[in-house]
Amino acid sequence: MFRFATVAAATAAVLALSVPASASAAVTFNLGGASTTLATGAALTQTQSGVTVSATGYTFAASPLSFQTLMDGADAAMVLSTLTAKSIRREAAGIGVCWQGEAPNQCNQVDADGPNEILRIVVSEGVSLLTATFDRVDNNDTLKLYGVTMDNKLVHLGYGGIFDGPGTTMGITGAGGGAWLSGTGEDQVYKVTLNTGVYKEFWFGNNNDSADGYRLDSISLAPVPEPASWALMIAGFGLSGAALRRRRTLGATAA
Ligand SMILES: [Ca+2]
Ligand SMILES: [Ca+2]
Ligand SMILES: [Ca+2]
Ligand SMILES: [Ca+2]
Repeated sequence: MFRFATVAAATAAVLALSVPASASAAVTFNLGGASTTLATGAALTQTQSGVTVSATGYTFAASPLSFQTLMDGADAAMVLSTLTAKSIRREAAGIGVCWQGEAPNQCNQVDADGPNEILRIVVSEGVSLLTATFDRVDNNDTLKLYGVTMDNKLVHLGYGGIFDGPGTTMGITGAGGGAWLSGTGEDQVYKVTLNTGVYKEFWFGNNNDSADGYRLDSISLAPVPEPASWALMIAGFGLSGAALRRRRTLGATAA
């Protein structure tokens, strides 16, 4: 009895050590703030609950469709090397990509009028993107989303989805629809449920060739236990199982 209690306590201790506190808690980042245009290539960084996100802006010359066809499944660093670094523009209602000479009303948005823009969000660990909230949206705007896997592959998550209320999938696997939160006309706030797989970067783009863009207002992320933690947990189960087996064998010999 004493031995069993000791093994159980040891197992509980291993479990407590190996499951990060953040495993089930969503972490929300509000990206808007005091108006500013960052220097070219500079990152807008925020840390919450031990998770850091960094936003940077880029453009590319190809059409959104060519970009998707050429780049889906490619090495993310290779794709990144083909992009041109631009600026992040932050306003109270969110962030967009800005380049020199871009019209002020597009400088604060992720759009595809002129060079196509990418808003790249780098996360300090692997996460699921649970929800994203967008500002300056109406129902003919489009979202294009890529993820970067833990082994550095750029994966296309959705193409051509429009912001259009409950039931809209945004063309993204796992997306659970969205909702209009506030605003009127072309200046509405829209929240979409994404529940993506686990990625360490998310690249937000636009599928339109017109001025229809959006600001990224906030994102909610769910960190996942790291492989090392799972390995420790499994090792803990294995050790306590082996200890129980050894005791059962000893008990049988004694009888
Ligand atoms: Ca822009
Ligand atoms: Ca533009
Ligand atoms: Ca818009
Ligand atoms: Ca529009």
